[in-house]
Order: sequence, then structure tokens, then C-alpha cells
Amino acid sequence: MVNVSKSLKLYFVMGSANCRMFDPEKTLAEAIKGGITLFQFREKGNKALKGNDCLYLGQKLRHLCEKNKIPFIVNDDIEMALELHADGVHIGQDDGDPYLTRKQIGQNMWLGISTHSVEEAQQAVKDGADYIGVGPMFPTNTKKDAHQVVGPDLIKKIRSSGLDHIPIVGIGGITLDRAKLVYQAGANGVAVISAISGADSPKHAAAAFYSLK
Ligand code: 3NM
Repeated sequence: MVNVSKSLKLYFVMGSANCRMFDPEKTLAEAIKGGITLFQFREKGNKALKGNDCLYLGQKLRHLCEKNKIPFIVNDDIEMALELHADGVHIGQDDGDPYLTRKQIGQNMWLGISTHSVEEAQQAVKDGADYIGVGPMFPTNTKKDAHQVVGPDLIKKIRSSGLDHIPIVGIGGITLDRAKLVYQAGANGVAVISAISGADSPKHAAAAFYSLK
């Protein structure tokens, strides 16, 4: 499989609740045309699809990624990740035990872990994360239970704590204008929901991010 840190460059995260102009399939197809390098299926929120409806959407998005050679990651739901033959799973601090998750997914699938402090980052690396998410970089309206903003500064602190090699993606409130600050802090990439899924043209938005780095 492709290299994790390179894939993080432009990490698009999306579920049906995040789409504005188009349905999820078309939104993802447009984002892929724009140059996203990784996709995470994150079906969250009040109106989130459940059960077979969620799985069916996951299947469609998974196929789209496969066709375009974009690694496909599932948020939280390990069973769905296994069922869809995802390339990885992403878990938050409260979502699941990294040790058990790794046991379920094996060594070939990527494990991403959300972190919000140097301590959590160090623990995630000990727990075998293939990459860590760090956030929120900036204020965000997309995740209602987001932690306090940590800013790109936390990425610098994580790097200078000795974690030179773990692939890092910044997340939370990242817009085109702010993305550079995240890369400059030492991230391998930016994870974006609304700046792509809520754009008039997800394709053009993704292309603008892609050409930044
Ligand atoms: N996780 P947007 S912030 C899913 O801090 C998620 O761990 C975060 O959405 C974290 O790009 C966030 O629209 C929401 O701000 C990101």
C-alpha cells in the first residue's frame, strides 16, 4: 500500500451530513478530481445514516476511492471498515481501545488516532498509531463536541517532544488561508471537512488546497 505520510497531504473527511451542493458520491467524486490524497468516511450527526443505509453509502464511496486509487478510511466503525475492506480505521480518544482495535484490524490496515495534547500524541504512538490527527487547529462548527482549540502550535510541541517521524495531520477549522500554518508547524497534511464538502465547487476547493504544498 502507499505511504501513510504522503497520503495525509490532503485528507478529505466527509459524511452525508457535511455535503451541501451535491450528494455524498458526487461530492467525493469532485473532491477526487480536485486532488485529495486520502478519504475518511465519517457518518456522524443527528441525521447520520444508520445500519444498511450507512453501509450502502460506505460501499459506494469505497468503490469510488478504489477506482481512483485513493486510500479509504472509516471513522470509528471497525466492523464496517472490515466489511468494506477499508485501508484503515480512525478512532478518537473516547471511541475505542487502540490495542483491541489493532487486534481486530491486523497489521496491514492503518490505525489513525485523534490527539489533543503532547501526552495523547505520545500515548498514541506507543499504542501503535500509523498516524495521528491533531486538533482542533482552529475553531470549527462541524464537530459539536470538539475540544478547545489547540492551534498549529501543538504540532510544533509534539514534534519537539521527540516525535519526529510519526505522520501528523492537522484537523479542525482548516481553510485555504490557514492551511499553510498547519504545514509550517510540521504536519504532513491537513484534514478538511467543510472547506471542501461545503464549497460551491468541492473540486476547485480541493485543487486549491492541493496546490499549496
Ligand atoms: N475532529 P472542519 S475537529 C472531525 O479536533 C474533527 O479532533 C476534530 O471539520 C478534532 O474541517 C473536526 O469542517 C471537524 O472544521 C473538522
